[in-house]
Amino acid sequence: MPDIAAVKAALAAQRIETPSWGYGNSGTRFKVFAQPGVPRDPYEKLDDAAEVHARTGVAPKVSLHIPWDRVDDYAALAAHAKERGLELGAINSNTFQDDDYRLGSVCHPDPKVRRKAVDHLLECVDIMDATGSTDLKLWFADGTNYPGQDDIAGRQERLAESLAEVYARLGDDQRILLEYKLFEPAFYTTDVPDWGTAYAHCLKLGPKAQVVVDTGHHAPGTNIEFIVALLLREGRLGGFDFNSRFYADDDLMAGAADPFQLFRIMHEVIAGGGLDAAAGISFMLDQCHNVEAKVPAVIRSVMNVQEATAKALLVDADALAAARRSGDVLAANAVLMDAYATDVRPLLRELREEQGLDPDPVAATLRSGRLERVAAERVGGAQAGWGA
Ligand code: LRH
Ligand code: MN
Ligand code: MN
Repeated sequence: MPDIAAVKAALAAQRIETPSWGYGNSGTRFKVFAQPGVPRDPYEKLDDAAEVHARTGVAPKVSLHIPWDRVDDYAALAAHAKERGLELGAINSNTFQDDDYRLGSVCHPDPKVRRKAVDHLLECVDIMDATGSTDLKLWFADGTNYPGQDDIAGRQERLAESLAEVYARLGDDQRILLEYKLFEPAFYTTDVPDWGTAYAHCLKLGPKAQVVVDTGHHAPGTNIEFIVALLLREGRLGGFDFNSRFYADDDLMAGAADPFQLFRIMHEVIAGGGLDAAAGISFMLDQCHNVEAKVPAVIRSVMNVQEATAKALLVDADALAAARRSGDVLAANAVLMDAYATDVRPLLRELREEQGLDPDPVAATLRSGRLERVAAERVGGAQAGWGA
């Protein structure tokens, strides 16, 4: 049986990175429902992230999205983060909101548009230099809507050239995390639609390029834990954008739609040694909270990842190996299901108490009156990003 002290130590050491855009106003293309007290600038987004970290103890990193989080002085932003016990995490590029990108960015047929897109990616590396961030997270909205619209292989060539230029600019301890997404906004071809395409580009680029798995970016029924196991084995799993989806890219709270899937993913991560800090896997959230209160929702999401991780850590690896060796399919499955069926909330409450935290982080932030206080202080919140 797993040693509970070791399970707790692993849970205390896990780091979950939260996205700056999860703290701001967001919505669908139909409506953005503004909430009182949302951050007015990247500094205030960090203040909200600090509350999440203070309540959970495991969320000290914050991903930025450029230009949504553009500031004059990134070193000052990093210093603000540090003062609040945080550090700046992945820098996410954005080559999907300019009119110039109607037909794509790094895959665009016009070299002038590709130049602009690559320059933006290079600017993101400059920002990483200033913030101390090690991860450049690239997601491209590039693709086509109609058969014949553009040359599929030609677009791959343009993508490879653009990526190579950015890769060459990386510092020794910096890396590219290449994200894939099945569809949307393009509806016929997407230039990086799946892990295989991302993996092929990463292989060509070199060891500082890894794949990021956004859980919301797959076709329904895709076995995501298989992808995770394979990438991890190949040393090309850079991290996760955790969120939940019911239909397409819904960006709901991690663990809300399918906690069993999150458990299965974390089981493969742990089995492959991916929870050790040395593996360098980033456990990031990529979510928007359109109708629910944002800081409590981010806290809940962090807790959901912790619960899935705790259950995966409770898998009796010896019993599982023995059942597998003897070909006992039912027993092997039972080992996994026993761990999944365990209520880990008491364990996590105990761990938080040992760390001097409130055992119920959501209740604690609600009780603290912080939501009301910032609502009074902050008038005129910024849009999280979609359009900002
Ligand atoms: C694209 C995506 C990507 C973006 C983020 C805002 O759907 O998952 O990670 O940077 O959403
Ligand atoms: Mn994502
Ligand atoms: Mn997404």
